[in-house]
Amino acid sequence: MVQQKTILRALAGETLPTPPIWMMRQAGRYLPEYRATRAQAGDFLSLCYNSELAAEVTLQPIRRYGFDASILFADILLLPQALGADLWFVTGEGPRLSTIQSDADFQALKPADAVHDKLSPIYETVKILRQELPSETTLIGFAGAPWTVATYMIAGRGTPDQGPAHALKDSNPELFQSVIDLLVEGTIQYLSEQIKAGAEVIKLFDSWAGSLKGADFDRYALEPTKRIISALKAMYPDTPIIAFPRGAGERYIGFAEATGADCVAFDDSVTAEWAAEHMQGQGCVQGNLASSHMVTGGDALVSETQRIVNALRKGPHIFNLGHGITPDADPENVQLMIDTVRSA
Ligand code: 1CP
Repeated sequence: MVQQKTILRALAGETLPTPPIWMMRQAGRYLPEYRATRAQAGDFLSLCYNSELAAEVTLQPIRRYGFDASILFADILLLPQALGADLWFVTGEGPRLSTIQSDADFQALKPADAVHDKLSPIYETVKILRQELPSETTLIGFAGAPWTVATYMIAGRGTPDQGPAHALKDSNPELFQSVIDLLVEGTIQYLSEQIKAGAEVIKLFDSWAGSLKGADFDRYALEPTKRIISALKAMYPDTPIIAFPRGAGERYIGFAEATGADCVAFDDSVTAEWAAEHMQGQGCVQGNLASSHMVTGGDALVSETQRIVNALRKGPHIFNLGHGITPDADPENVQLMIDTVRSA
């Protein structure tokens, strides 16, 4: 069958006249309809586990803007919760989890196959979405990459420098590696279930990859990503995978080839021109627009959007932000970005 969905064409390596578009955190607090549905669900986690309402918030930005892809509404921290970690969200502050400080804390976790039962509402959300999405819209499933998820499981919260995870990695490398191995296995099973339920593309979010340097980057960002991708490709060779080692800098070079990713998403600490020169030769690239433009808008948003589209015009490209859209963004700026990409 000839592939019509623009996201899948770009991921297969095709250079399109207009890049397809979606946006990290496109379903989220900047949208009044999201805030209303979250209130209806009660709280954020109840929303994630309510398949009907999670599908509804996934569809909201598609209805409003006609993005070329939708991303399953869930969170990277549902996986550690399924593995037995306590998880709750503090309003205005963010996630809190039980911590991992000792072998006993690790032993108390569940085996990787716990993801099947506990996360079944998420697979149900995927099934609903495949029925309800417009035929041209691609459905992206996702998980956090092991290093990033481990930083939350070890510290019990988001940390500016991932200090507690670095400390455990350096003081008890065996225990740290056990956490990574459990997450690799759990993530493979979790993402397999998403693909079985109908996810057409997978994205791995390694939001804190940038704090790993040298051999640590290879061992804890590159290697786990490669293990997950090769296991998924062995089962589902036709499902494209996007890797996002945020903050990787020079280490973006060669990341696609080394891990088997079909596309590498990149943040705004490198330029689109740099990505065209050093990354795009290996496959599709995605990202780069600073999410602050979604707050400030205006001529700067337009010219920066045009610059990114022009810089990446000669190869496969999916337009996206360098990181998630923030709650203070103006929904009208999102429309301005889309109009600019589509008329560039
Ligand atoms: O109050 C609310 O409504 C919660 C805000 C929120 C949302 C909308 C959280 C809490 N998670 C999500 C959804 C989400 N998270 C999605 C699906 C929606 C979409 O993209 O449209 C995805 C893909 C994620 C991924 C995610 N969660 C990441 C990786 C991407 C990134 O932003 O770096 C991370 C690090 C998380 C953890 C998390 N969940 C929520 C917050 C506020 C955080 C970050 C915590 C921190 O600051 O460290």
